[in-house]
Amino acid sequence: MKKAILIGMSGCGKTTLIQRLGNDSLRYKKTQVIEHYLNFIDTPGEYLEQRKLYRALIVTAVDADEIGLVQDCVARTTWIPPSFATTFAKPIFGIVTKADLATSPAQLEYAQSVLNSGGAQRIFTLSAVTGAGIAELLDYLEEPAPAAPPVFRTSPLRRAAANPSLALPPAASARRMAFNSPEFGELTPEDFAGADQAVRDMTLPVFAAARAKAVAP
Ligand SMILES: Nc1nc2c(ncn2[C@@H]2O[C@H](COP(=O)(O)OP(=O)(O)OP(=O)(O)O)[C@@H](O)[C@H]2O)c(=O)[nH]1
Ligand SMILES: [Mg+2]
Repeated sequence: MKKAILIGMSGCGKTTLIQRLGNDSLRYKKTQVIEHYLNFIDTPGEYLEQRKLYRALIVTAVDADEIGLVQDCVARTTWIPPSFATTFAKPIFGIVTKADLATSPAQLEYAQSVLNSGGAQRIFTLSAVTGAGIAELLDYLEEPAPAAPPVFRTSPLRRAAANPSLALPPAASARRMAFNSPEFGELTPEDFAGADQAVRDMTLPVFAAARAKAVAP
């Protein structure tokens, strides 16, 4: 099952939804801090409402497979800015809550449009109180987690970190430490014997630039 972090304004129904999805009894509990559950991360609405707290959402979202943006269909406003999804390097889905309270289709449409403009790729409309729409969201969450975006899969630094044999070989590391000493010569391909080609391609220009700066009059 995917792990989702739920983000939405205060009172939009994040905690109640987590209780419903976990077959827990529904009881009001103001979320005061970021709370971790097995398959969910619950966040206080204030973290969306105060931009200076975005950074906490960004850091915490690293632990989730997907971001769930939540909008209450009876709220007359939103705190979800257009293109909010671009803040996160993760897939984003949307949830319209409190469908049982909607008195006109326009309320549901407004909430859906807010989530669309925020960048949600799929939108679920549901009620945690009646249970309507919950099964569809559960089916979606039970699909396997998507692979990391290509930028993370292919990054040489990421591969080097995951595999010590791809790290810089000792010869290159030692030379790097001494790059601003008079004995330092250019790094040569031999320094990288055994290193991953991508690590070499990335490292050589960086060292060359650092050396040029270090030896500049
Ligand atoms: N009728 C109805 N009420 C709901 C629904 N979901 C949540 N509520 C009510 O909305 C109120 C706020 O719900 P919460 O789940 O605490 O909202 P939250 O998003 O966790 O809010 P914060 O913790 O402040 O960020 C509670 O009184 C819930 O009972 C729903 O689907 N239908
Ligand atoms: Mg809450």
